[in-house]
Amino acid sequence: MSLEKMNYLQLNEEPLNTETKEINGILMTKTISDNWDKIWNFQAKPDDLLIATYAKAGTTWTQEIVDMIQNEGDIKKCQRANTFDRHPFLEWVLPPPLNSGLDLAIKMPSPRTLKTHLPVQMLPPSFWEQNSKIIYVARNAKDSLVSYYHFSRMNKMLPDPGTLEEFIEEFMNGRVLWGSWYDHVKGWWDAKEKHPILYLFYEDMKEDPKQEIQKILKFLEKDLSEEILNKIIYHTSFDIMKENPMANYTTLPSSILDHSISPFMRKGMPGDWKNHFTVAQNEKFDEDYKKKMAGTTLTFRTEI
Ligand code: PPS
Repeated sequence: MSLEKMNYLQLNEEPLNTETKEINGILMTKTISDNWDKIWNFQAKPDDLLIATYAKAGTTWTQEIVDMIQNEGDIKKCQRANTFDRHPFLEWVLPPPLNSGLDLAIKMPSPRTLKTHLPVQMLPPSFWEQNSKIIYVARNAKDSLVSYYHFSRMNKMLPDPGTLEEFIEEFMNGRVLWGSWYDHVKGWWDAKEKHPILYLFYEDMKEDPKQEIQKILKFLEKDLSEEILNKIIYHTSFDIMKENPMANYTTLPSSILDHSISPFMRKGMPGDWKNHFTVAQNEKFDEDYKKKMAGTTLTFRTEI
């Protein structure tokens, strides 16, 4: 997609469709629901790599790390296209003339790296059948929520989040796109017992990027020099990615993503929820959290 073509979208200021429609009890955009048969029947391949996350968990960051690994630290190669064109977002449908993730994925030569936010039970079965590798990244609930709230304000394809108070309620009840955060992180956590899934945490990546990138290298059976590894750490840091137009989503027209409301690369910090939650909201959230996360071995850090 050329930038000229994208600008056409900017001129076309009709409001985008933000209708939602459930699939199997999970809230999705209407366009995803309408395309569901095709998405469900997507044919994965054994050499596909899937980056799976709940929304706002650090997907784009992980995509950039993976791309830099696959291109052995060659920055120019990693700037060949926007994140969403390098790694098709499987279930996402963009307004024409932009490509839908599914169409891009089908056209893309192997080996492909793909992105999804689907909960584990909704992943197209071919990924399990083909034993494709999956990297899952999880981020603590409160920072995910705050990031999701600001993203919903600036992304004109998502439903209006209302006030933060209202969004906290919707998030706790799983009444947000891609469903319950709690079920998502737990479902993928359990799936790693039966499938090649590298389960990473945003907070660990922030605290010790070298260690987490090394885990990805091992999982992908790659070996890179110390020099390239350091280059990857630098070029995938928040400050550098924020300035990288191929990774910061600024090439999309403001009629889709309005960075003047809230930038895509917003804060990139564990613990930012503390600047948003009131004491009362926090207490209520924690109480509910304990119930929803009872019985799992999965734990999160809400600050580092
Ligand atoms: S999406 O739209 O669901 O794919 O969003 P996703 O990429 O998963 O998450 C966006 C949040 O990740 C932050 N981010 C980063 N944090 C640290 N380091 C790097 N390099 C980085 N890149 C992206 C981004 O700022 C969003 O988080 P918030 O808290 O809103 O800043």
